[in-house]
Amino acid sequence: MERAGRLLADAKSVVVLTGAGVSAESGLATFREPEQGLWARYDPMELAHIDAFYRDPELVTRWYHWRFTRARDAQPNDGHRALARLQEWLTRDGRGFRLITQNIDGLHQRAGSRDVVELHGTILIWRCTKTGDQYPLDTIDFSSFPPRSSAGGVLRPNVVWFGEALPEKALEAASDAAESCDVFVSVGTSALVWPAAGFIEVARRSGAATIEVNLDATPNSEAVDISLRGSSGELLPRLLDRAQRLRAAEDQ
Ligand code: BJW
Repeated sequence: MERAGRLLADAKSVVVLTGAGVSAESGLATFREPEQGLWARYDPMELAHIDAFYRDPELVTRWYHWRFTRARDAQPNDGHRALARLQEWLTRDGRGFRLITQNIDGLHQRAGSRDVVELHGTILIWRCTKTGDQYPLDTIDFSSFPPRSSAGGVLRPNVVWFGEALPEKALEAASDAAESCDVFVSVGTSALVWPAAGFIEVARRSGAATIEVNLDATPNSEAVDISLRGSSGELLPRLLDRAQRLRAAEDQ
């Protein structure tokens, strides 16, 4: 923790990549935890595939509508809030910061994070498969599934499924940030899904120090400079606190 705090205290530009683990303490299930009730019968990884949507649009849109209600009713946790404070602190100091998330739940933004790169899209917007037009959730009639747009097309969540390309702008912003930061922090991701899993290596090869904050070991745990094992809701506020104290001591 001391070494990680020191890295953040001295960093000129920080990139944080988050995954489902950062929202776990808000009550949102990660991809590897079994879901409760009805969804215990389905594999989330199967449902998050473009082929699943074409095979059974009713099932997939029902599942994503349920995921949306879970996200809407959840609150940001201490981990989300610490990242928003980290951004505020670094940018106030004139230092660089970029938050890249694989999450679609919007909790980082609700905690106060700005300019978040949403690699896998957002569940808060759906789009028409016929016209490509985007629809905010409050304009959609979910009384039957799959929901339809005013143009009569099936609506799907504006997220990135397996087998689909990531949004070009988000991918470019994430690659640029990973290449130019001097500290890269990976939080609450199993680092199994690409291309997100590769950014930490991009940063490392570009000379950045790397930190992982995760409950369990991941394929990156051995390669990172510092691996902090534990929950992000507990570790991120401590890490920020340590970095700020070290910086304040240096400034005196
Ligand atoms: C905690 C915690 C706490 C818990 N505190 N920690 C290269 C090699 C091999 C395969 C590929 C490759 N490149 C592409 C692929 C194929 C594929 C892929 O990656 N497959 C792998 C599974 C092998 N990738 C794709 O298909 C991607 N598309 C692509 O590359 O397109 C190319 C293309 C170009 C041109 C035309 C067409 C295609 C798309 C990937 C999209 C992923 N989508 C999903 C669903 C999004 C919508 C939704 O949310 O439902 O994204 S799948 C799912 O996985 C979701 C997540 O964002 C993503 C990552 O999961 P994440 O966040 O890491 O969660 P978990 O559950 O895996 O891990 C949680 C971690 O937290 C665990 O480690 C816990 O221990 C920890 N934890 N509590 C701290 N409190």
